[in-house]
Amino acid sequence: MRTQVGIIGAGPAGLLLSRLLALQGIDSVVLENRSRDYVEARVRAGILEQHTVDTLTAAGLGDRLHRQGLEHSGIHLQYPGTRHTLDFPSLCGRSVWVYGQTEVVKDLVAAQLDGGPPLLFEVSDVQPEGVDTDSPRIRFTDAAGAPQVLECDVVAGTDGFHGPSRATVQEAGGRVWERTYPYAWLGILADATPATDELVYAWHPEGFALYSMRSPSVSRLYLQVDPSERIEDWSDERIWDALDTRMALEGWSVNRGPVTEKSILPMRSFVSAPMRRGRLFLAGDAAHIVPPTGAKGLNLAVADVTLLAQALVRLLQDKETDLVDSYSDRALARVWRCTHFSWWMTSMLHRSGDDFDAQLQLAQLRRVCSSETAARELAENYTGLPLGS
Ligand code: RFL
Ligand code: PHB
Repeated sequence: MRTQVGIIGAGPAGLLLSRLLALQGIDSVVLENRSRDYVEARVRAGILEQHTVDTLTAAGLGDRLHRQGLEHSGIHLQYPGTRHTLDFPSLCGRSVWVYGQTEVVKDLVAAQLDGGPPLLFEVSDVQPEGVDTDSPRIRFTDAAGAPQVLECDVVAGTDGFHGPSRATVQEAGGRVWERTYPYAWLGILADATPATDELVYAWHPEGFALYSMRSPSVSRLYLQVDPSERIEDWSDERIWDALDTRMALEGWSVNRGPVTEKSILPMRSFVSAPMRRGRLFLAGDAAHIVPPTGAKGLNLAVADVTLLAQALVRLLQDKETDLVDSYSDRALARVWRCTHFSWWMTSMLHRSGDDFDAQLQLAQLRRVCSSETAARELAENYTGLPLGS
């Protein structure tokens, strides 16, 4: 087997990279160790920045997104007694979209299987090799159990936080920065009409809560919990009661409904640099993780592969190395901006248990809710800074 770009991992980063390359006449093969059903059902992100929507639309993936996605013009920031709306278009001229990552992945898989480049599910033992040469390869075992070698010009490591690509880059040196937060999110999906027009980010003495949604009939809600909590100890009623307490506002209440999914997610920041070793390039969660408070992970993955696709087209068609040589530095500049924003949102909204911290958080929240300058800083970051900035 031979292709120009061997792509490890069929998450949003790998699938979109394959699509962007195909539109420029570059071949690729995508190798994924999970099944199609699993990849399409994995509940994760829900908020798309403007540049993500623009990129998906320009790549011919905007049909369902524009029909079913919900354009949101702001968020509500809440602390006891106050719910304040930040209006993004008036603050920074941009908005965001609610459209689940599951739907983005379904649209990408459908486009790929409809005449796009090969996408192989349920492969195993995937390992990039020879990445310091001009003819790297990926060894893997196919779904039928046969060993295979995919010869390539370039390998893209879009295999998420747990895939093999980052380790291959790290073996040659480089650095990792990491912060583990003493918080986790308990997330639920519920068949319940959202009781709010915009997402609500709520600070509360008992911990942070977030009211999000997936559609006019499906709500997505999160509660800050201790990382040692077990999901078995959280009955649906206990979850709804905690949401009622933390989101409480006079004359308003959370809408309850059947819970269809619930899980607890740890929170961490992680950056691995450089995002390249020879002919192996990392993109998305393979190189960096942000805590979900800023809704940045999926959007950063899209920003990475937008840069990477341009760089690979230039390398493989024009034989010019300038864009691949600057890829890691350009991608990392945005990664660190988003890492800072995600850390800042996380630090402002989660209860640490320390009363001094609480007063600082409330002072910061009051500032964002009363100063247009402070609100604009949040709005510009949340809706996504333009690519290249
Ligand atoms: P993914 O989605 O993890 O995809 C990696 C793919 O690689 C496959 N893989 C392998 N394939 C072959 N061989 C191997 N050895 C392999 N090992 C792994 C995996 O099966 C998978 O298919 O990474 P990618 O493409 O970089 O995408 C990143 C995003 O998924 C992630 O950043 C976001 O989900 C983060 N995130 C959010 N991001 C946002 O932009 N907005 C949000 O609102 C938002 N909310 C969230 C989130 C993440 C969450 N969780 C669960 C961590 C909310 C949550 C709860
Ligand atoms: C989500 O809807 O899953 C979501 C929304 C906003 C966030 C994180 C997750 O900040």
